[in-house]
Amino acid sequence: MTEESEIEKTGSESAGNGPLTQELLAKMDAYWRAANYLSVGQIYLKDNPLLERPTTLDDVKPRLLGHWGTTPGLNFLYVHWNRLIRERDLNMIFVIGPGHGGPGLVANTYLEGSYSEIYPHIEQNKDGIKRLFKQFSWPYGIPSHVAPETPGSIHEGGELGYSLVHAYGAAFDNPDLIVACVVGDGEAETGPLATSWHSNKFLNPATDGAVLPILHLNGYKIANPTILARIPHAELEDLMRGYGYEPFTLEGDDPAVLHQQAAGVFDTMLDRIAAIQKAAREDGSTARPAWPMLILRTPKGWTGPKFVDGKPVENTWRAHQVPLDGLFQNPEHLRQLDEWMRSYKPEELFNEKGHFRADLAEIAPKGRRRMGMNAHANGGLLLKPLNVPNFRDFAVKIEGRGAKDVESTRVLGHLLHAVMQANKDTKNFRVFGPDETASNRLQDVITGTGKAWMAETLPVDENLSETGHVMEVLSEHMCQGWLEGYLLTGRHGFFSCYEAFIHIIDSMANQHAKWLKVTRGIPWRKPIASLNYLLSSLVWRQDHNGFSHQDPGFIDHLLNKKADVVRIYLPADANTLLSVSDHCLRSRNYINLIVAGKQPAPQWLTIDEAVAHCTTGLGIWPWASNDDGGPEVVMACCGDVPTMEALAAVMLLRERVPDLRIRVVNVVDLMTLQPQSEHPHGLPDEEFDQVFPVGVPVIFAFHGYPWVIHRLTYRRHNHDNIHVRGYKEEGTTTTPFDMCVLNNIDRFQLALDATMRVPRLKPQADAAEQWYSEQIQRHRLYVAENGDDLPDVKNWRWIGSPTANKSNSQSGEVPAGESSAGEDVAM
Ligand SMILES: Cc1ncc(C[n+]2csc(CCOP(=O)(O)OP(=O)(O)O)c2C)c(N)n1
Ligand SMILES: [Mg+2]
Repeated sequence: MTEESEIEKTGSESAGNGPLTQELLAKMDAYWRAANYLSVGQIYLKDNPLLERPTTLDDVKPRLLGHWGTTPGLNFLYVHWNRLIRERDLNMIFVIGPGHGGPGLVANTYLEGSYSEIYPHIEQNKDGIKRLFKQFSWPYGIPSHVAPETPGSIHEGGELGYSLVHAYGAAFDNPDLIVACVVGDGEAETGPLATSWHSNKFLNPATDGAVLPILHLNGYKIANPTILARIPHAELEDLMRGYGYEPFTLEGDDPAVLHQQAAGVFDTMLDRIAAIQKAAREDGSTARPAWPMLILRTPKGWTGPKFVDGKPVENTWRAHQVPLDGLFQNPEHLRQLDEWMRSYKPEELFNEKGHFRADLAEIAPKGRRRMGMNAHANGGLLLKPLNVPNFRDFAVKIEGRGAKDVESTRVLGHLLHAVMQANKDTKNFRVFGPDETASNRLQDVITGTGKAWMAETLPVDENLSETGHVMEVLSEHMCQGWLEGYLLTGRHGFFSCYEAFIHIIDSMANQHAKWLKVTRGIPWRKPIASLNYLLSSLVWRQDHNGFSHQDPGFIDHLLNKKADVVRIYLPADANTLLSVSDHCLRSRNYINLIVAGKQPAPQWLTIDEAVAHCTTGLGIWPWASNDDGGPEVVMACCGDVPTMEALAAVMLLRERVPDLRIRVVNVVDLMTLQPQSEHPHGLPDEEFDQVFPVGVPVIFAFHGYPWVIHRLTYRRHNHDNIHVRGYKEEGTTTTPFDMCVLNNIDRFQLALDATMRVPRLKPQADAAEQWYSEQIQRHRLYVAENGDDLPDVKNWRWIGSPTANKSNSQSGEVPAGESSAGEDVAM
């Protein structure tokens, strides 16, 4: 149990070796006891909040849920941050890796007053404390973690590993901010956390804020010791030095000693930070600094029960969750709980009305300086709209449908470059990528800003810059985590990644989606900018890499998320990509997924058509259709390569069955396929039925796994007639068209599918199958012999049909590829 009463007795004279007077030390310790008391109370009690009577089973929650072990350490840090904020007028937020210590953060934000201001029913009195206790891990109450509901948090900490990378993301472009970040020693074993230490090679002391990492070495995880606690201390310090930090250490379990030591160490660390920033900001130093970090060795479950049932608990893994359980079966545990809670001397901390002692409350910071009220932890409050130049200025000129090939993502790179330049002064836009920004053909964005880099540079390097706003590191985890931290503190960003490897951050995307979902129900959390993904280097065009790089499943992954959080776009060409990207960059509180190829590919829509098409999300392409309102087959497509194959299939069908009435439908916003009841973008059934008339077969060429389309459309009236071709895990390093053939999404297959599905063409079935076999045979022989696609495939161009629909005014404007030379219809 604690030594705090000893501290209180020793009066107000100076407390020897350290910055704290005895009076302040005593107050800080009492404050810490109050936070610990409120933390234990939240885990255990639903009544008797001030322990006015002996604790009985009636006071205890029926289900004891929460985590004690990490909490006293977090509370210790919080009270010390409070002193530093006050004395140095710091702008500080606290990122908690072991977010399972939620009770500690709730307790501290309550003690500083933030909690009651945000949640007025949790008053600063006995009733308020009772409600504070009861709501914790209670049905319809608050979660046990440092969740979105917790004031001052940008990080749940539920899934371990991301605290440090979030902290750095928050610090970028926030020169006045200090982000204290506690990393659990178990959390430190995760891959993302292990690599996050390297973020210091990207943090510019002149233009960014500071991160103050605390490695919380309480020795244990849930059931095991931690690696870093069981290697020699010198080795651990060397590890931190190797990561480029200046390690400090604090160790002990005697609060009287440790408070004083901690204050001294923290003063030194903050002096170091101030000196580093001064050197960079005033003295022009460009050296990469060794930022201070702390190794904090305190017992897990510090101040809790030392032994339970004869077994050690404090300073062991047994303290992780609820040190005393089975209270209803075990009166001794109930007695121990009562003793434990009284050890904090609540009667000295709260008066009989439940008001926190005024002289203790006053040592907390005031107003927005309180960590529970810091606007950076509610980034929407600080969000300035992104300045997005007119995307039409970057439009591709359509000189005939499909007439020329363009790298769509390169066009997007022009827009992103303009966005970067337009927001240069506000410094609130960064582009993130795992070493692939140029590979994904977005390299234009780098011009004029450069790639952030604080490590050594060599003459051979290009575009590395201490102030660069393009973030490249070969860690999808770091890209994602930095971006999340950046967005959560009220800025904007864009993440481009190879399609197959975005799966590395599946789990982080889950957590961000959950955060967004919950914040939508919390009025005081203001909307933040959306998390925008561009997936390029797509499954269909892995010419260099093959099977390992072929996986379009991130679409499936995001589809599982709450409909009001996720948007998925598959623009078929550069102009639709521009329109979609403009929309995504301006949006709020979404996860936007854009899937677009980087290889030269035909361009279909003028910019006006693209805007109109993206606005509805899916639509008939009249210039490619000849159904005049009554299709016999719908050729649907979603994604750039499938769109090209579908159009090529249309041309084959025109040759083989000239009178077949074909409708071409392109889908750019995948969510339009879902019923409106499932997703806000879902097309109403009547409109869907107009596009996909009941009874008419639909041959659907889809970029990703085919069942995605079935999953989205299974409630649609025409679902039985929707036949989907997509990626089915067939792949290797082969020609682009052979990839399509291997997965049966090629033009020959799609044309065959159409023939086989239209009832009146039944008599042609045998001949069609024969024709299909011949084409595939021809293809296989050619690619095997020549290592390249058939000339008629490779050089294929769209040729407009004289019988194309005339019903849509746009349809006649743009000539087909072959007859279009020189014509320019773009804006
Ligand atoms: C990625 C991930 N894996 C596993 C868990 C389950 N888990 C919750 S707490 C915990 C132990 C954490 O230990 P540590 O980081 O040392 O925190 P502390 O000791 O401060 O509680 C584990 C494994 C998790 N939350 N996240
Ligand atoms: Mg631990």
